[in-house]
Parts: sequence; structure tokens; C-alpha cells
Amino acid sequence: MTQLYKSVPVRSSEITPKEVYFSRRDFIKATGLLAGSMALAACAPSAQEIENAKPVPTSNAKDELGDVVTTYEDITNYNNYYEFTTDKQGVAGLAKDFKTTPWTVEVGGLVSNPKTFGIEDLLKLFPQEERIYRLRCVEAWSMVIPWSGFPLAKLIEMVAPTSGAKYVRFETVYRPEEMPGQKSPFYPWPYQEGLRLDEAMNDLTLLATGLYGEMNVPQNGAPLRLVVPWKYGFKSIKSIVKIELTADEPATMWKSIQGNEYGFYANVNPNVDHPRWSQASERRIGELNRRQTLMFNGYGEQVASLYDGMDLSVNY
Ligand SMILES: Nc1nc2c(c(=O)[nH]1)N[C@H]1C(S)=C(S)[C@@H](COP(=O)(O)O)O[C@H]1N2
Ligand SMILES: [Mo]
Repeated sequence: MTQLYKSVPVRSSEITPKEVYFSRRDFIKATGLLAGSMALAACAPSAQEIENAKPVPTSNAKDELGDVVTTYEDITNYNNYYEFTTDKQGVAGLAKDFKTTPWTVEVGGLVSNPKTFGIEDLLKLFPQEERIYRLRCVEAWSMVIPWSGFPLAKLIEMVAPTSGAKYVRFETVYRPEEMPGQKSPFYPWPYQEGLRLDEAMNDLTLLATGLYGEMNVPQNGAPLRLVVPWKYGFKSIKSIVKIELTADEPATMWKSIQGNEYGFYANVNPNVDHPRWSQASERRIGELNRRQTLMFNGYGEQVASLYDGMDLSVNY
């Protein structure tokens, strides 16, 4: 196993051919949406017709293990995002009008240069890279997702952590008026997650701004979400508004609800079962047969050393 994830770069042009970008713009122009000239209302296509007519990006790009990326359709219509609903197929509809601009992310805590960044600052400051990562949900389903974004390490370096900083805490936006699930009293909103600082600085750890060569969509955590591909999906927190460097292990939403099932580390581990189901195998969305789950979701070469000397069945 010498191939690293980087050996299979993917360009936007491979994901969405240029013609698709252009035809999408031309389509909007042709329908008069840009000009606002919808005078012939009866003849104009409805918003839903326009939505349905949008070309869906396609790709046959593969990850470094040779697995083809999951369809855009599945990635954007089968989501865990409890702020909207616990129904995976209902998230996309409920999140459709979620406002992702303007958006700011406050980065602070134990750092020398605390700063609040607009999403447009982040896009300008850090070159966007494309990375095809496997996503393994703790519920034992998985996908392969072509993300774009930038390493979290670059943002952390910019704010200069002080010597006391040992962990990073992340927080999702809290907007119960727009996110109906946040009215549920069963969850301690806002969603929060955390990483050890060395996990956060690992090159695999990504802040994602897009997928399939396009801007991220609300159901996948637009405009900015974390992606930690060797950990169960719940670590990859969506729609981040706050990042804080801390001295102590931060509380995380799932651990605070059910700590014996969803630990702080949450490394993908086929040898440690969830108390209520096996983690040995998984259902890849779009496939019929189950697959064996890989230790660290197949990223052991890059991350196993972070856990040298730790008992991963205790520190799950
Ligand atoms: N804020 C927030 N982030 C979240 C979640 C959530 O409910 N709220 N669900 C997590 C879970 S369990 C998974 S599997 C992934 C799913 O990401 P996707 O919908 O982009 O595939 O998002 C994670 N991030
Ligand atoms: Mo998940």
C-alpha cells in the first residue's frame, strides 16, 4: 500500500465538463432569470422545472483504492443533518432555502491572532484543493465524495496557536427559525465537535467548501464543513461558525448524549462494534453487497501513528 490519496488528483474539469458549467449559465440566461424578465409568466418555466432541468454533475473519478465516486444525486439527497430532520431523505428539501451568505467563521481561543473570516476571505486566502475521500457513517453506510476545500492546518497556522492549545472545538450555526430540527429539545444545540490539535493539523483534515467541483450545497454543510475521513461521519461537522483552540478536550454533541456509543475519538474501527450493531462491514451507497470496513477507513498509513500506544477499544 504505497499509493496515497494524492496520487489520484481530480480536477473540476474531470468532474463537471466545461460544457456543463456553461450550459447551466446559458440555461439561466435563456430563462430570463438573470434579467428578471419574467413578463410572460404563463410561458415561463416554474422554479421547479428549472431545478429539474439543471444538468446534474457526473463523474467516474475514483479514490486511491479504485472505488468510483458516489453519484451527486446520492451525495446530495441522503444526508445526516439533524438540525433539519433525522430523515436522511428529507434534509435536501428542508435545507433548500437555508441562507449561506453572508457567512463568517470566528477563529479564537488559545491563539495569538484571533480573527473572524468571511467565507469569501477563506476562498481567497487558501487555494482550493480537490480530494476524493471515503465517508463512513457510524450507522454502517458509506460513500465516496469528491470534495474541494483546504487543509484545516492552514487556517490554524494563520491564527498561531499558543503553547497551551491542545484541542480544537467546532460549532455549527444556531438558527432554529431556519433549522426546524433545532427546535427539538432532545439535542443539546448547537452541534459541536472536536479534535486533538495533532489530528486537526494532519494533512487529511479538510475544511470543505465544495463538492463535485461546485460550491457546497446546504444539505452537505454549506458553506463550510469539516471532513475527517478516518473518523466516523459525525465528526465531520457542518455549517461551521466557530473554531476555538482549547487546553482541554471539548465536549461534543454525540458524546454528551450517548458517550458509550459515540466517543471523542470515533476512529473508524472494524474491530470495535457499536454497542447495538457490528462495525465490521458497511453498505456502500449505490452497491448491492456489503464491504468489509477498513481500519481508519483505509487511511492508516497517514494517521495510525497519531494513536501509537493508545488502546483504541478504550479510547473509542
Ligand atoms: N451540524 C451537523 N453536522 C453533521 C451532522 C449533523 O447532524 N449536524 N451529521 C453528521 C453525520 S452523522 C454524518 S454521517 C455526516 C454526513 O455528511 P453528508 O450529509 O455530507 O454526507 O455529517 C455529519 N455532520
Ligand atoms: Mo453519521
